[in-house]
Amino acid sequence: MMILLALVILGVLIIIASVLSSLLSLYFEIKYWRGRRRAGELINGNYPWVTVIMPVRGLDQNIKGNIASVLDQDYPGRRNYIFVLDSDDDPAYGIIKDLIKGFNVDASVLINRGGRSKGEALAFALSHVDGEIVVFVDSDALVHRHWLRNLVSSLVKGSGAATTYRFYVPLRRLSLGSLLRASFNMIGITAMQNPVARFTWGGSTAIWKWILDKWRIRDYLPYYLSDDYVITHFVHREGLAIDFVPESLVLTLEDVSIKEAFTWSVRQLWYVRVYGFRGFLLYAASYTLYVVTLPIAIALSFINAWFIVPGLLPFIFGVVKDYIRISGIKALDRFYGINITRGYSTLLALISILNVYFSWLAIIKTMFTKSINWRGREFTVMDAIRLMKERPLE
Ligand SMILES: Nc1nc2c(ncn2[C@@H]2O[C@H](COP(=O)(O)OP(=O)(O)O)[C@@H](O)[C@H]2O)c(=O)[nH]1
Ligand SMILES: [Mg+2]
Repeated sequence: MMILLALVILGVLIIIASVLSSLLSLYFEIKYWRGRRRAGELINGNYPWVTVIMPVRGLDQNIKGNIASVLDQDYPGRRNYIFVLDSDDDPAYGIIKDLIKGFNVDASVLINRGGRSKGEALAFALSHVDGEIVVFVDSDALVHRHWLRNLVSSLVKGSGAATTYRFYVPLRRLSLGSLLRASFNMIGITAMQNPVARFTWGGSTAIWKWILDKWRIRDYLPYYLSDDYVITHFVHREGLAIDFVPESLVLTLEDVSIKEAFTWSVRQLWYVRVYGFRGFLLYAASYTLYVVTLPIAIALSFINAWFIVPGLLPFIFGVVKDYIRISGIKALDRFYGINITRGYSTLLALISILNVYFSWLAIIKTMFTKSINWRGREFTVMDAIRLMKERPLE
């Protein structure tokens, strides 16, 4: 009897914790979109010289559209582009060469022959930079015409780095896999909204060249599978702020199966596990809380049917939170309003319920994952740790 009572109390406490934490997330979401100041343009219009670096390996589903969007920028200052591949046999090589011809821009395609990772490619490109500001961008990012201008404006106004994040949108057909990945991915936006958790997302970040030089960031990049981790570390060391610029969110137009979405999610979590273990534990704990809430509420509903209500609340709050977030994004620019349809917004918000279980399974799988496959390259935990130990961050 005593044991049963203790279990009921524990169950009630877990449900309360889950309801409160989801309510708090909803509150922060509303507060974020209400309190945000729009990233404005520069007053005096003095835009520095920017070098945009895109590492490329293989063919992204929307590669032509993505690269064209990055080249087609409305940027008032001087800019040049560096594409960096590991081989001129890469199928993307010819595509990039062709695309460049169509735009009147200063762009070069470098080959980091024998390169073994994105980090090595970035380090190689950094030795060819002339601009005052460097902007990194991934080949799966579709951007709008003011993407570059927004990021640079943030730096000129005083931040050390300006970052943004990605939002997944289906390319040809909507599928459960694409929805789950898009929902999973939104946890990154939560991190960006919070200055403590914020990081320089490698898929689209602007940073002062002098910071890269001063801390010799180029020498560290080849030793880490996460450029985000290295650059975030040194911007903090410099004591400068990392600004989050939602107005420059990038869209990734891709279709994936559930299996691909799961493998992708595990790889993302794997980096967190390897390079930010405390964050990984926090993440695991909070998802475990949400995952056990409903089963506990169902068990307690045998005592009193009303228990099911607080058991469902966290999921309802989660759906509302995501809907508010997506609406906030849609309102940022016509680009988002057009590409993110109302039907997709609703489905994506609803899928957050399934995503609780999907994310949790991915977390569990990540705990036991020794190696990942990233664009056809195999990396093991041992490799990652050995490399990191060769060049620890100062
Ligand atoms: N040159 C080069 N680029 C790479 C390599 N691996 C990934 N990339 C590029 O790095 C960027 C990020 O890769 P992606 O697979 O999208 O990583 P994700 O953001 O974790 O999904 C993309 O622009 C890729 O084309 C590599 O080994 N060499
Ligand atoms: Mg990517």
